[in-house]
Amino acid sequence: MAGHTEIHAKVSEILSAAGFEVHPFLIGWYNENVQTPFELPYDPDTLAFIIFSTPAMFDKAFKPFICRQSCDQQRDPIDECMIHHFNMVREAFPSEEIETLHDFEMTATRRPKVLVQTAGHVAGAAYYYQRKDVEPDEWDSKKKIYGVSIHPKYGGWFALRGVIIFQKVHQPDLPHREPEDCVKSREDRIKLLEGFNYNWQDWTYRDIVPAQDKYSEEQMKYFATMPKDRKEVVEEIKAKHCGDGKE
Ligand code: B12
Repeated sequence: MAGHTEIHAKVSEILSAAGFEVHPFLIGWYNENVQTPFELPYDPDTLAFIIFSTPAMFDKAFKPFICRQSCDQQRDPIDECMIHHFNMVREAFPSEEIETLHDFEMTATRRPKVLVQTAGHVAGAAYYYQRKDVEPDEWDSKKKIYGVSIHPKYGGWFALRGVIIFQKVHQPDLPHREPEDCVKSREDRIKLLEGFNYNWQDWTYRDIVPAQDKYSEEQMKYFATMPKDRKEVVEEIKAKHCGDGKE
């Protein structure tokens, strides 16, 4: 059976050309952090990957994807596009048992199947800043403050799309690295968490660290549009980018 480096290389080869980043982790690292209802039912040394979309995903994966799709899709086109790319990985490993869990997948009791921010943190890929990272605590104890992950290269200009689990691949020797703590001061952490919780629509929390690449105007327009109204934006993008329909 292939080792983690071969598997990692192959998954990266498939996804990085489409504007994704791929980071390996072990299920045990994830399960050690989350509460029991969120644990994933695999051995601690099971190999998994967290998948991030970078700003380039929109041009490299999403536009080509919608150009190939008819417009009568039920799901959000971004979700469809993610399912398509995760399936490409699945198809590249016909003899492996693979489970894919997307960020938007919920259990029957409406609990997220995977907490992608925790996965990104334990993979050493993007620090997950939570209320408990601000000491002493800043907010009223009754207030709910949601946490946010920050990527060392893209700041908040990325998304955590899901995990791919190689159910039968055990990799106890996978090197464990810590995520880069790029928002070090208490003051900046407060600014980040308040931006994410109270002013996320103005995008500014994403700039808490300088970003190498950000979303284009077009990508921002797409994500700022309510999912129910995105059809129109998709049609605009298609008219502009899809050529004469021969694709
Ligand atoms: C439900 C949800 C929401 C809900 C509730 C938010 C919440 N965090 O609970 C609502 C609708 C409010 C929401 C809003 C937004 N969301 Co939202 N949301 C989610 C979703 C689907 C699940 C989050 C969830 O329910 N978590 C459950 C709670 C219990 O988890 P938790 O607080 O992390 O607790 C765990 C950790 O603390 C862990 N833990 C404990 N100790 C330790 C220690 C360490 C070191 C670690 C690592 C972990 C750890 O254990 C706990 C569980 O037992 C995630 C995607 C996903 N599947 O993860 C996106 C997600 C969090 N949302 C995201 C975004 C961007 C947004 C919005 C900006 C809207 C948007 N553009 O999509 C807003 C911003 C928030 C706001 N101001 O409203 C992004 C965040 C990206 C990032 N950089 O972090 C995510 C990751 C989606 C994505 N695809 O990237 N969201």
